[in-house]
Amino acid sequence: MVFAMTLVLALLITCGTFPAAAQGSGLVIGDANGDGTVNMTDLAILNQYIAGYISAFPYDMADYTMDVNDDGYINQQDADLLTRFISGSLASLPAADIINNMPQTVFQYSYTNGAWIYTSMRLSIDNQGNIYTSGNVTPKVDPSTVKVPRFELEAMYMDLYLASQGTISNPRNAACDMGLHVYGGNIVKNGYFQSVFLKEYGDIDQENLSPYTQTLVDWLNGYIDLIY
Ligand SMILES: [Ca+2]
Ligand SMILES: [Ca+2]
Repeated sequence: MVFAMTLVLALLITCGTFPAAAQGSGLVIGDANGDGTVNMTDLAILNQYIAGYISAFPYDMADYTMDVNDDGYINQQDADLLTRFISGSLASLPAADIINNMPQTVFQYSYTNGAWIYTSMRLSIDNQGNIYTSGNVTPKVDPSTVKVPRFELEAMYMDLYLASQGTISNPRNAACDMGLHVYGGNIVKNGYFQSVFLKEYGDIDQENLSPYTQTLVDWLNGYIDLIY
């Protein structure tokens, strides 16, 4: 999941073009074939995948949309939830609920260096995909002209939600007067707001040891490089 998404995003960020259907629409959780609806066909595809008859889904976002409880695995639990959802005994899929409860500010990055001349830059991404900057470094691109596509924001939020389970390494003194880059985000979990630390480097190195951290940091760096 992690590597496939990194490639997709790298391509999207590099080329600046997005699949037309995906421009404004979000992920349809439970949609295995990318037709925008959830029905018995999707359950049949999921069952084939779980049984090993197919090794990939016919839709490049299905590694996200078919993890219907956003636990990082696609298995029988997802099939059971999808069965209940399609039959009407489950009102909504857990991953859709998670996405629908995104906090106002979803991702944030900051850099501060007070060693010589004070410099700072901050970038945040809200739950509509809008990008905001502040600090005393002037962006090279006006952040209001850039918007994170909905499906991309939702996929990265699903990864952030998983990264919240990661343990955090001990801080290490790394360099002097290099300033500090900090990457993180926010989630709402079981009704509670929670900050998710991803990584910091510069004067101090410390990181979230979740396997989802690097994907998220690389993805954020794509927007940071675009704007600064
Ligand atoms: Ca479908
Ligand atoms: Ca799952």
